[in-house]
Amino acid sequence: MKRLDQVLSNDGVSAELELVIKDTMVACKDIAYKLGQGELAGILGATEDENIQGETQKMLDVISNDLLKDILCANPYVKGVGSEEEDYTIAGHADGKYLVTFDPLDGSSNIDVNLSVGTIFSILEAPNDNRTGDDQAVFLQPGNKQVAAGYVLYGPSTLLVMTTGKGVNLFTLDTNVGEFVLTKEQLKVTEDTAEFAINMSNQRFWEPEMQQYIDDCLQGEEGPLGKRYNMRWVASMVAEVHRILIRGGIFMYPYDSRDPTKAGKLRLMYEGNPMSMIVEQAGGLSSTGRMCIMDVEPKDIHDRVPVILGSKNEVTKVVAMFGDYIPKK
Ligand code: AFP
Repeated sequence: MKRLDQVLSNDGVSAELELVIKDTMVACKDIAYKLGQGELAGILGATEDENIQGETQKMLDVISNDLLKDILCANPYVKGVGSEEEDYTIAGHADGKYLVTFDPLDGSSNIDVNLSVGTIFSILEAPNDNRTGDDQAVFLQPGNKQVAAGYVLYGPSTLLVMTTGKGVNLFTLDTNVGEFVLTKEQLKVTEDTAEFAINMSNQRFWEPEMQQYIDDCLQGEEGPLGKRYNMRWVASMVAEVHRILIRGGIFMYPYDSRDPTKAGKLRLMYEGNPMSMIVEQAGGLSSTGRMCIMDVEPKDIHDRVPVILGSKNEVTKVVAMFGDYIPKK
């Protein structure tokens, strides 16, 4: 079986980028170990702090963030990092070639109930100028400039799903040797699906287009979509996207009016962009409803975005509700 480094070399990934990815995985393996220890390590539960998004930080959010931040900032090829858990971007090496953004522990409200969580990462090329990684402007590039994106799913087994722009591969952490080994090549999202994932409790706050689509789904065979739908909601985007990569589906966290100043709940640079790159590299589609997520120009590292992604034909049906935009593929 091929190891991660062998797959990256076969894909023609530069030695520098390979080292950035491998260091990211060193941190993720440590996170996987700590999650596995659970209560025994005394690191479950919340801190007294909130992150810049106003969310209470779990102890493991902070630990995972520090692990990733410390290892990546020490990597000579990393110019800077941006994290969902940090107010500002952090400088690495002034002449580093890459920028890494990450959500260190996505779905962390699941930790205390021992359900799946994940780490999401996105890698961009750093602009070749005098600015350093603590200048957030260097990070403000649309998702279509990503050179790599991936997630690690900490579930019954620890999985890495990633892309460097040549399709999407799935690796499983072999805990005997501490290596990610290739277990599925070239994942493909099915074009059709009858399974949707959305937090239904927000229904009354959605825009009419989204209300309409879900109403249509709920009508099943008798409705305009003509099929019976199933629903899933894990409240961990990594787990939802993984399910979609394995058996198809559509995931939505749309704009809602609970806080009209926010474009959505999910973060563009830590969740929307990397997950869109993975899903699109696997033949799926992603959209805000009105444009391709990866075409959104970020104004701030912590920008939020409405997210609709998954099986191509189903995403196309949802964006058709919004009427004024035709997806690229
Ligand atoms: P947390 O990391 O704060 O648990 O949020 C997880 C998340 O960003 C994403 O992974 C889920 O899809 C979504 O939020 C869950 O949101 P709800 O709390 O509305 O279910």
